[in-house]
Amino acid sequence: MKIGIVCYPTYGGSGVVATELGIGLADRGHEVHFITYRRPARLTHFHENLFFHEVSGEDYPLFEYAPYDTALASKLVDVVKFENLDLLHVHYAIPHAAVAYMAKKILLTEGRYVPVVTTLHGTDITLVGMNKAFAPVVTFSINKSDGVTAVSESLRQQTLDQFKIDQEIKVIHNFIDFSRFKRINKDHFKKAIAPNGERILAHVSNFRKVKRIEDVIHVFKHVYEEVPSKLLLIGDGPERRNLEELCRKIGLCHEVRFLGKQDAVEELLSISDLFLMPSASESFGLAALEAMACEVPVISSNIGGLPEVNIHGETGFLSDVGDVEDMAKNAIKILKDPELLKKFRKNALAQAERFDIAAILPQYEDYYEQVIAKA
Ligand code: GMT
Repeated sequence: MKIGIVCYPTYGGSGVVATELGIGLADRGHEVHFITYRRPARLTHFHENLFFHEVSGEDYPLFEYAPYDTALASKLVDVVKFENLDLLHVHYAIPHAAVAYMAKKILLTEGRYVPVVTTLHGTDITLVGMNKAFAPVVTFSINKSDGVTAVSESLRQQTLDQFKIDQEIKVIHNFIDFSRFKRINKDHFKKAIAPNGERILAHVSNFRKVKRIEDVIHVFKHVYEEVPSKLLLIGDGPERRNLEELCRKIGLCHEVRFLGKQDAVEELLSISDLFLMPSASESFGLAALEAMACEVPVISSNIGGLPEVNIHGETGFLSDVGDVEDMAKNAIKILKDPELLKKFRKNALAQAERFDIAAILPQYEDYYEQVIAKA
């Protein structure tokens, strides 16, 4: 198939899933065209089946905000026509689903039909999408998509509960590429970070409020008081400054390392003993799955799609959002008991294997074929 993928090209989860999916499809012989404003962060190598079309709008003094949607729609029309695409797959509903609908309508005026699959990722429904500023367009463009997928059962249900949807939504879970995400020996990193054999706790995110990273720091404080340990904070975003201040205030600066955005996250996960994800909202929790693939148990909140990924008492523990005491108690329990840690590590890997890209990718291929056949 010839597939156009539209996504945010950043380190955000939806962009990562879209890029890994595109690379996986290209490996299986499909021709994949990424259409976005910058090369996706994880699109780092040449591949004979992968193409990138940069969307660049014209700036003009009248525009306070350059009209990206219009530039993207025009680019989609151009790429669908000239690359002869079979399907557009847009990741994150806002604004991609609405823009794809507009491109589809423009192409129809020339007698060309291109089916559109929209994948809902999370905040496009749970936070941003529900906002009155976007909700009518989100509802309309989901209903006008030829196919709709959600990355967890919880997100599917939330979408149906909160929007008036007359479409079927298929759940296709996020996935993991084990050729990259596996535990590797990085003992020299471990020695540098935890020279006295301290336990290493890790958190990876885009440092937004919804991730509740202050809870990560408070949980770590409790753990540190009982178990010699270090905390790795990987990623960057608007909350970083507040978090640095919090570390200073509670005197933990020497035990917490802010590592910023990292490309080789798997190397850092490989030296970690526990992953923390106390989010206020999480449709799936791809970062937790990546940790589990590297044999790291997870302490998380029990919100959204997290219970579909992290199994309570097996691969880690789940607590109510904000229940720092419970999260800390569970973290200490795992970290103090080497046998339990070993068991949880093994379970985490086994659970991650259920989300192997080799099993999930064919679900997208089948779905594309159904959507194309229906169009
Ligand atoms: O987590 C974020 O804020 C980024 C966001 C995105 O769309 O880029 O992530 C969402 O999509 C990921 C991939 O499907 C999911 O693993 C995340 O759980 C989801 N984030 C939220 O629901 C907050």
